[in-house]
Amino acid sequence: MKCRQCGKQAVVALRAHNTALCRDDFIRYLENRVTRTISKYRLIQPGDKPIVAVSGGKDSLSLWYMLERLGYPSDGIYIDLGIDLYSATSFEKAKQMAKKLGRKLFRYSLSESFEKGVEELSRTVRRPPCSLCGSMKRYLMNRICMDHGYNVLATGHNLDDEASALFGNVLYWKREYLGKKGVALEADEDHLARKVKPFFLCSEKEVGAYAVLEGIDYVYEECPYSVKAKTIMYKGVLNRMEEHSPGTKLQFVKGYLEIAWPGRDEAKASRTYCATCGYPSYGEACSFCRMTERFGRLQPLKAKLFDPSDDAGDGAASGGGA
Ligand code: Q46
Ligand code: ZN
Repeated sequence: MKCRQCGKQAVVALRAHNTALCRDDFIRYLENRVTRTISKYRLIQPGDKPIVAVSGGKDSLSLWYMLERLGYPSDGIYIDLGIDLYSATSFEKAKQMAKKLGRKLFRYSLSESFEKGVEELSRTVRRPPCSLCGSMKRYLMNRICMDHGYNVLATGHNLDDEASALFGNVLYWKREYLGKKGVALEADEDHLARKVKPFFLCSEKEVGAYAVLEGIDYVYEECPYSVKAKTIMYKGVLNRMEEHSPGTKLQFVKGYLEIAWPGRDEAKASRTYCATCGYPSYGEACSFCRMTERFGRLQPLKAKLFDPSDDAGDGAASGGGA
């Protein structure tokens, strides 16, 4: 198989794009696509201060690394879920990348803040671990952005993540989530960072190939709770469709952006603010404040800072009260 650009040996075949490419041309090809996504949807603009939500997996570490290469230098946020070896290894990988890029990494630990990891906390509030985790991560990441002066939060969600989430939302017609699945969610200067997904149109396979070809050292294991997620089942269904008709996922997601995505501003009209922390909520108190009250350990929200330029490493950086 020859590279369609230069005729050298191809290392990646992209059936959805009907092409095959060598290492260098593939990297250029994927980076160009991400650059176009960033510029078309104005994900990161001059003067922005972006930060990447880093989990230690291939998507978020590749995104952090690629943004640096494309001229969008960013710091990182890592939320430690307190899942034994998985969390410890993930944080190590995130720290390694922070060192490689020379960028700051904020770490917020559930166990250090509440003396319990995600599983025990989820039992306390009788919610499935992923539901609690998603809700806490959303709040914490946004809060750390705001507390430390970042206005753009970039996540490593890829085409497969988006297609499977969209599939589930359409299947059960969850209209309230449909508008929130776009490539960018608009900011509210004082309370919400702009949430952006530069890998929105890049498949899991493409991002995985990029990580391997660029020598990015990421955690291979998935979060142990991910096996229970319904999206895994949807990904399986979509992969079978993709196998049969390459390009199906891309068409599905692109069609959503063009036809059904209401744009960034839809949620603004109905937004209310939490009486405890002042951040957006759907009731008098936001779900983070309601949950932390039940954990019984209300305290100032603190993220530790790992700064590779500082020899001491783990200095503390604190935000406001929760
Ligand atoms: S990290 Fe959290 Fe995922 Fe693990 S507990 Fe579930 S939601 S699976 S992205
Ligand atoms: Zn609150």
